[in-house]
Amino acid sequence: MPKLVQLLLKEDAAKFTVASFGEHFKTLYDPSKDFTCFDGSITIPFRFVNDDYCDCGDGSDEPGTSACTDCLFHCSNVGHVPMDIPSSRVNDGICDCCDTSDEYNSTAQCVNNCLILGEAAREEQRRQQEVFERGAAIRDEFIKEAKNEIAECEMKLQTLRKEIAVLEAIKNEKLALKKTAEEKERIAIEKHKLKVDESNKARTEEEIAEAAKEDQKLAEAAFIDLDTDGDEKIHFTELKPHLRFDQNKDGEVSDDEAKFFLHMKEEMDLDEFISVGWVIMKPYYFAGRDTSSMRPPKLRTPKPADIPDLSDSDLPSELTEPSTNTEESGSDDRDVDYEEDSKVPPFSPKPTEETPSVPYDEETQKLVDIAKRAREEYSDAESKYQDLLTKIRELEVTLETDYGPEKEFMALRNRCFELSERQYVYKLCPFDKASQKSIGDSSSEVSLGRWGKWTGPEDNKYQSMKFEGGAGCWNGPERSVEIFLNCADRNALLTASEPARCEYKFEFQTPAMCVRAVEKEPEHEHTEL
Ligand code: MAN
Repeated sequence: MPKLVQLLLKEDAAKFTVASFGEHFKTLYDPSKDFTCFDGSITIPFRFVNDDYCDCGDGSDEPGTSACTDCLFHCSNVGHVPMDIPSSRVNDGICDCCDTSDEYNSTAQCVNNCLILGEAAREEQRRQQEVFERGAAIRDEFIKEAKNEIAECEMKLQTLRKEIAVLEAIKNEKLALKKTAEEKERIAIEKHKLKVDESNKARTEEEIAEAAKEDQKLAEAAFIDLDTDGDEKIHFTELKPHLRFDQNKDGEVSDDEAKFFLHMKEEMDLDEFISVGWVIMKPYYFAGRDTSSMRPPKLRTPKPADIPDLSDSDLPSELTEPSTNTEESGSDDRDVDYEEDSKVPPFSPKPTEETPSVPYDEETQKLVDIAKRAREEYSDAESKYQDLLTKIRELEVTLETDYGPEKEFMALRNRCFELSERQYVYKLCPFDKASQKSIGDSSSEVSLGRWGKWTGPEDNKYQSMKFEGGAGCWNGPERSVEIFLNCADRNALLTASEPARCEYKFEFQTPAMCVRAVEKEPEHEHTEL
């Protein structure tokens, strides 16, 4: 409180309620006497009063100037509301106080209109009181409703907790059944897969054996072709006429070039040729030829007529040269397949249904079906359990939320309030979320935050609340809103502003704020009405 007013109030409090403060003020300043500061510290000649120099520590020598900082003039304004004005406004020719007391020593023609103003003020006060009364009555209802709702939530929670215990047991039982069924299914599918693998492998082996046979037939045919004297041996001289064996391409097949295909021996019989000679010779023998057309006819015993005519004369000259690119299609290809097969990782069936490449036998199919049903039943039990868990969590959150000392703010939950302000529609859903969207663009909703906490001062915590963690502001903080609450006889979002970028401020009125005086700390107000 300003120094001068404080002093006056202390010393003459009784008088102020009956007499005009201004009149009383005049008696304290007697120009025929020296002036003693109100705090008694010093006495000065009266000419020092209002000389625009501050002599008294309490500022009492300068009520009509602004020389002493922090000094106020008090108008009692009987009939209306008392008022404190800076002492610099006393006797400045402007009527500040409705009781005219501030212009006690000036030429200003002030009129005392405190009664008229006071009447209007009292009318407004009565109106506010009515709003308050209606609000307080609604608040009482809110409190009652909240009590019922909380009791209901608690009961529901108890029931659901019992139900969830049952659902959990069912879920665990279904899980155990699923595990057992899936293990049986896994073993059955593995067995099935092994069977399929084995039969594939057997088929592969058959094919390899078949190819080896084919190759042997080719060797036999070539042997007969090259054994020109028919002595059942290939002599190296029998190879020399065949230019396809000319490895250094000098136009003739040398002895060594010919012997090379006979393991550097002079001659070779059929068995040795099949197992050793043919392997080396085959690419040279078929050099440049379309090997598919060279597959021998189905020979049992190779006869000259059965053997494809593979003499040099039939081969185009460019094909008589050995070519390493030319591959024989039979066993080589199959070798590759076989190797690739062996690289396939060991089979491990997944617990989910898969379409088998070979249909399951009846027993396996039965186990697969049982496991499928077990999975479905478990998933059904699990989702029922999760649904119930969500409901329980919602009830727990409701019961944990601070809805005010008498749960009076609970009436605001599950409700939303909107306000159009400039180009935006602001929405507030207490205890849930706040948002902003551009008018005419309903898809542009931007989150201003989710319910956070009460932020009022210690003695009035429920005066404001904060919503936090909204959409990130470009190059700035996450959006947030602070909501200031006032008493009224209906809920409404009154104002929305953005005092700092992405930090919003709402004003919200609600009957929940209309706390009756008996529930409130008495307020120390200086009124003289
Ligand atoms: C949008 C609105 C404004 C905010 C800016 C920040 O336009 O959310 O309220 O100030 O983004 O970039």
